[in-house]
Amino acid sequence: MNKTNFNFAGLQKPFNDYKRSLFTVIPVPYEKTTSFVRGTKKGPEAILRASQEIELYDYETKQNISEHGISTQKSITADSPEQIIKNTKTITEKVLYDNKIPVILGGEHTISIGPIFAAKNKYHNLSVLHFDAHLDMRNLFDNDKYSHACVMRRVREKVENTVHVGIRSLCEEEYEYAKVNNLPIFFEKKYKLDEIIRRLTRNVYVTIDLDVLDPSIMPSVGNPEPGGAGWYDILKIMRTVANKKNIIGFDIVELSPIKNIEHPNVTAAKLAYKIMNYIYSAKVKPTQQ
Ligand SMILES: [Mn+2]
Repeated sequence: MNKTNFNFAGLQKPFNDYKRSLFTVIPVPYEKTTSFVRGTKKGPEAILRASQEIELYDYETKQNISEHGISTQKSITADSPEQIIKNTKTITEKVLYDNKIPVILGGEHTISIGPIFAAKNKYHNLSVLHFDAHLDMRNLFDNDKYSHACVMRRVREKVENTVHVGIRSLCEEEYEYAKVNNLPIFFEKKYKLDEIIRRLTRNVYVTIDLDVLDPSIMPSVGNPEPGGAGWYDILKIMRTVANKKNIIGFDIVELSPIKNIEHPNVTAAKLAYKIMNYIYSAKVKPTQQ
């Protein structure tokens, strides 16, 4: 139950050894609050399964980072939001202090809170880059302050610098909160790369709710919204942020797999691998950019 059947990209020892890996994948199959579509608890397993199919050589960065090690951890589970926040915070703290980059796979968006709090404890000048169709800035939703609809509000209680990309759905309360706090929000596809970079601090944690992507390419999400970012939009932003900032960890959340529709699972897996490639290129071999 606690062990997923797959390692990321099917890597075996020595390539999935925690000690020698820069990246460590943490599956968090947590789902509690009500989304329109259920099933995010099956997200991590679907991403790991699909990751067996991706090409390990990345033609864009001209490298095969799997040879440098990507480890996969046991799944983190819990029965309450408080507990999942605590458990994911504990594991992320350990990973960060071991100087590794956590790659967290959800699960519903609530699972981002613990890792972000852990990151903030280590990096005081942390900023959070948030990709999402929804602002997730309600104070309460269904009387639950840890609902997926409140994630970024909880994050902002600890992290002052947040940047929001791809937003195309928010309520009036969120709109008012955003206005009062002068939040940098890039609606729909109207992002400005220079402006995103300018609003981020040096150390960046990235949280990607897959519903930021157009549902025509990413139908498998808990709360689908029409419109949205394309595959190359996200890659372009992530490539640039990896080059200009220090990405210290990231998560990919809200995949709610649809039976017999594999392409969204592969998209999520490849997105994780692409981001690892960008980070590796920027950090480890900057001269080859
Ligand atoms: Mn969302």
